[in-house]
Amino acid sequence: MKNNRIQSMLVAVSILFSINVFAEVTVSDAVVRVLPPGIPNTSAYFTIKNNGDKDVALVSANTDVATSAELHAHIMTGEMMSMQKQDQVIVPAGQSIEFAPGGLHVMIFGLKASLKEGQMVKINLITSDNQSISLQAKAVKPGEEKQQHHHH
Ligand SMILES: [Cu+2]
Repeated sequence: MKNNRIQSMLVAVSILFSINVFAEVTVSDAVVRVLPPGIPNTSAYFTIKNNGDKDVALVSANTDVATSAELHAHIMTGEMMSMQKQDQVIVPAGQSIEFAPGGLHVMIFGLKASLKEGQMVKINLITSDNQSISLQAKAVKPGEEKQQHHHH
């Protein structure tokens, strides 16, 4: 009787686990910029890979360290570079895309406290089917994102 109960508990736990883990998508080299104290906003960069056979659409982001977060892209309008909120960012099946300085980024608004170098910041990416992809971004100084991104 007791064994049965443990066994069914284990089954329940493993079902829960498989629902919660979004294994098709992996995030690597996640960093967030440390800006001088007093600047309320910052941005995060990473490489996101879709190992599955279906496109994944990211529709929003959030983090506990700030009031809000948005998916952004840098857009050239004539000579002017500006940022634009993205309603969705597609990670095509079997491919990876880079969130990198000058391109896609997660814009973080209203930091509750200044970030410290080396601090890990948890960011959640939300997909169109309401899955949450959690990543840990390391806080780095501007200009140090690149070294984090490329391993040659
Ligand atoms: Cu932005």
